[in-house]
Amino acid sequence: MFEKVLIANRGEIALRIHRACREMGIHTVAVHSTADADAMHVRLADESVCIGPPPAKDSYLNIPAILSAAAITGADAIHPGIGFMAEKAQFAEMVEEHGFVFIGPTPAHIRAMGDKVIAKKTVADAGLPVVPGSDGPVGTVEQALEVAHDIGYPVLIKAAAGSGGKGMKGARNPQSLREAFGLARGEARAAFGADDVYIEKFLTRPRHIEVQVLADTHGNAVHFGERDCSVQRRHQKVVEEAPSPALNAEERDYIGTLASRTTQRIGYRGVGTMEFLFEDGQFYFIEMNTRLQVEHTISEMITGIDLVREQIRIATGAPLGFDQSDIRFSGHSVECRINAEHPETFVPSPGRIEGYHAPGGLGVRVDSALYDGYLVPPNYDSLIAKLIVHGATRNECLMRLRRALEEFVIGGIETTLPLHQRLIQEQDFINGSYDIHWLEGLLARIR
Ligand code: MV4
Repeated sequence: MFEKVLIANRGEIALRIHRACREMGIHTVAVHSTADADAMHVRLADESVCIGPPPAKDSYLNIPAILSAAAITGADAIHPGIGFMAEKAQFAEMVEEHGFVFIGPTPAHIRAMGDKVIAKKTVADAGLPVVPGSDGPVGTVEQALEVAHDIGYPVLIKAAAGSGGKGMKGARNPQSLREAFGLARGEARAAFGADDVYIEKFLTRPRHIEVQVLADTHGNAVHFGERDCSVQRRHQKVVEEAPSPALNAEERDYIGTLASRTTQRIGYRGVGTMEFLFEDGQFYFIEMNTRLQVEHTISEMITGIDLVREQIRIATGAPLGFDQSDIRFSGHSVECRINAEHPETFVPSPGRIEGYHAPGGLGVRVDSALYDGYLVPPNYDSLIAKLIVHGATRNECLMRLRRALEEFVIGGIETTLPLHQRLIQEQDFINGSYDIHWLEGLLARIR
């Protein structure tokens, strides 16, 4: 087992990783920018190293500073957390070249899945259903028109290097495709420095359903069921739940089994997430995330398994300590992402926390690095807390969520708590009948 792990991240996820390490008897090293000198992850870690000024590019993305911190503290391994260095294949490579273990997938898998065209081909070859579209990158308008003619309109042009919807353009006829094609390439080049694009059938009312997978370095892979992440705004997830209220037992078993089998076939290692669009009873793979995700918590709640602990164990080369039949699914879990933002305008609201009270009780979990008096810096992602609840049934879970949201007090700044209180009382949410457009529709109606 590792003796010391460096956590190359900040905020609630740095704390989440610290907690797993502590319970495993592993010493932790926190790294932080000057803006985070008083952060909770720094306070709780055994050691800490300041790696630069507030801008992330000079600190949390500063590879030489992070590797130097690992060297001077004598860390065995580096956990990249979520965001920042988590899906940078080159960072993973450099970590290993410098003699540390990268707690994550191989650089080759990170690189392959980072290119959405290669990702699609890789999983399609392994047997996953993908969205109908071009077989690879599309280089000319003529080629684009031909693909669209074959699959039918509307179509979506996506950047191969893209994620989070950047560089995505829809087209509903040949004329709009001619226009959108050039725009998509230009945007892709500007955003990612690579203008490869591909084309897919545009699914109009899908749900976003993703499957949590885990594989060891001995050829074993399992899944932890699906999460429904359809409640989102501008490609930012707002509420996630597991299991999805949209799937029946057969669909659930089908997609879970398919995802873990694919994970095994591609020789994956560590935790990962296969993302699907689900429409009219059909699943379509869109992307694979080669990292821990913010919403991993709800999969933990319904299975009772600590995914960060498993991630660390697998990085030491240990085999999975259980197989699929040992993973028992129990009850229902929902996560609300609470951001330091105005609940109606979504304008960021950094500042001093004045008054903090986290909810508790059976089935309530709060993952947050907040404390009374903490100064939320303006430099980073606005996620400040995750409220995660579990109940024996979906109804119990939602009643508990409502109660916990009522108890939660975060004073001094604006937060999205009121938005959550409102949206979980919507009939469509209570019925579980929402798709990827539902929240934006609701926000437009209540404005
Ligand atoms: C799509 C789609 C409809 N059809 N692909 C958005 C971000 C990127 N990860 C994939 N995305 C989408 N791909 C096809 N063929 C709709 C979206 C999409 C979306 C997907 C998941 C969650 C929220 C979304 C919001 C808008 C669009």
